[in-house]
Amino acid sequence: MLAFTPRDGRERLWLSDGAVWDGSAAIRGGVPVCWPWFGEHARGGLPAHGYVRNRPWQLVDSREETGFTELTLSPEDTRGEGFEGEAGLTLHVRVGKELVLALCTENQGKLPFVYTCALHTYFRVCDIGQTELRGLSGDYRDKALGWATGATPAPYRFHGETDRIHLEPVEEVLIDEGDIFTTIRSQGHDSLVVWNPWREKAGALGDMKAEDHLRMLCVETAITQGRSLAPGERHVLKQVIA
Ligand code: TA6
Repeated sequence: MLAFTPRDGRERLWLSDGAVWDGSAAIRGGVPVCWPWFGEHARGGLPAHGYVRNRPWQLVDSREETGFTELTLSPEDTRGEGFEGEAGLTLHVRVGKELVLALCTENQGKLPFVYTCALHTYFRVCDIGQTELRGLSGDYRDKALGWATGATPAPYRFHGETDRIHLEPVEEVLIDEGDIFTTIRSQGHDSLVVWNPWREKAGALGDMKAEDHLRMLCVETAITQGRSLAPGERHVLKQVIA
């Protein structure tokens, strides 16, 4: 998913002008799907955020209803180095007044498996310096500070690199830009991840310019603590953007 502009004409998602389109890297922006692991793999030497965000996805089904269109997509293959499970993976995308993303993982094998994942959404903001995040609470683990634990700030504003896993899985978060609000509702998650690389790290990324940090904010609906699925069991991770 690369863009979502509902009837009010305001694009909700951020997409980098420097995004790489040849499949050699994940597209920088939109909603990358991190699966079957979030972040670094414990083993090392494997791609960050899993492998399905770099793979082609096929359209499995589509339907038009009054008020929305729904697409069902699946990656060509869910198997890969670093994950032993036999899994089915589908992304249901409902585009209407809201954007509904539902990532469904199903254990199609005979053994249980554990996975982590995220809908790594890049939201477009007018000015990160004038942006406030509302609705988060509890503690977070700070990747930028060696995974130190911190308490969710209030007000939640942005003054530098922010790379946090919030462990309180609240259902609704609001990006408040003063006169513009974006609502993010989540289900099936154990964490919400908040990321802005800030100027220096954005400039070093290659597919992002330094000043791009002013216009984006990732708020990710995620399973970071590991979820076990028994044979035949399925789990849905959902993010609704309005
Ligand atoms: O979700 C936050 C994060 O894991 C950050 O630590 C940062 O590295 C970001 O995702 C982007 O990762 P990427 O692999 O797309 O460069």
